[in-house]
Amino acid sequence: MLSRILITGGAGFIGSHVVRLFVNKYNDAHIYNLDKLTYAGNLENLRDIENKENYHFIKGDITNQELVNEIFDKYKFQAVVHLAAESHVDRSIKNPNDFIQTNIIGTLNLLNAFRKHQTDEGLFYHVSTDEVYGSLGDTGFFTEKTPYDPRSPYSASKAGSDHLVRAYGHTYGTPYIISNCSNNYGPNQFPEKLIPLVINNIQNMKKIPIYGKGDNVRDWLYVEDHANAIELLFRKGKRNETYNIGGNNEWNNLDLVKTICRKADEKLNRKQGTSEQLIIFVSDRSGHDKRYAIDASKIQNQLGWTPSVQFEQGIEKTLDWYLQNKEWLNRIASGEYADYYKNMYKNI
Ligand code: NAD
Ligand code: TDX
Repeated sequence: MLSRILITGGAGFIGSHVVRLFVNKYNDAHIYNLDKLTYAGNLENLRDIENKENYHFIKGDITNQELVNEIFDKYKFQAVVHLAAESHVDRSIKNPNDFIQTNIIGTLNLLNAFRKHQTDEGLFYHVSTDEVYGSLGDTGFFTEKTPYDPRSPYSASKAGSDHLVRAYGHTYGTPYIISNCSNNYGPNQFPEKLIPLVINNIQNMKKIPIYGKGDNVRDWLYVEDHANAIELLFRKGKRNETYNIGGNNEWNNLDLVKTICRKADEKLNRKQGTSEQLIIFVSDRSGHDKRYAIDASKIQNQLGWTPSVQFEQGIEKTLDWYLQNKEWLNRIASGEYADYYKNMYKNI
């Protein structure tokens, strides 16, 4: 049994859901959360489990090889679930360097440290994205065999880290699993990403920026379904294989935003149409990928995983969470993020 498990990026959006699941499920294991606490990391996300005996937090930067080596030497992790990353495409367009440092060099540092103590039963689990496969036209799906074609600095950095993980598996026998997932949504997502940004702006009656015509398509998956898929693969996935994870739930951005507006008006007792009037069309994202869609039949056929939360239900839960946790949003939106936001949307 794997009893010393390192999770990186556990204070972030998806990481916090993964840490909670592992801490609650693996009572006999020690779960270590290594996080630098960048603008995107927030320990408030883990308040409910922070006092559990099997949970340990380590503040640290994965780009620091010395620190990473030190904690691996000290705790001799048998398994790593690696989520720490710079994760926002728009930020990667403005400043790619941090993405290369954290996503590529950070992953390399973890692989090097893991390799020193690795055993055949151990596991280096890399959490990755469907964006490594590039962009689809109106039809088709990404499978595990789709050739890599990353098109933003973010996706290029994630593709680079995926390649490194596979290369370590091939060259040094590092036991690994990679999963490539579609767009996540749900509680605790930083309001720079589309869905929480829309909800935040609706609450504050601020303009909702839609890039281009709003006809780009994304496949949305509720974050707890992603966390459950990761935990299942961690237990039962085949070593040195890749799995796609997706929601089978495609939306174009404009339809998605309008749906959220309608539901929010209901919940906020506003006249229908009030929130939709906040929508404005702004210049398109540079190199904006047209469509992502995932073929998740491998994980479904081999391990029986399918999303358990339907979109209708997931978006309701998400809206309710943000409406009930206004202080969480306000605290986040008043910090460093506020300045970033100002620069980002000068054209509004
Ligand atoms: P996030 O931005 O919400 O969280 C990232 C976390 O990593 C934060 O807690 C941050 O403090 C930490 N971190 C960043 N740089 C670090 C460093 N140098 N050292 C240590 N910690 C550092 O990201 P997220 O949306 O939760 O994504 C988590 C992972 O899942 C990423 O690897 C991302 O590429 C992948 N992913 C995300 C999505 C999505 O829709 N959000 C979809 C597929 C895959
Ligand atoms: O204000 C906005 N207006 C808008 O039209 C924002 C923030 C986004 N968009 C569009 C761009 C995308 O087509 O909405 C779509 C979703 O945008 P993001 O939430 O920024 O997500 P995306 O770029 O698709 O990337 C996400 O999914 C894959 C995550 O941020 C990545 O970390 C993950 O790997």
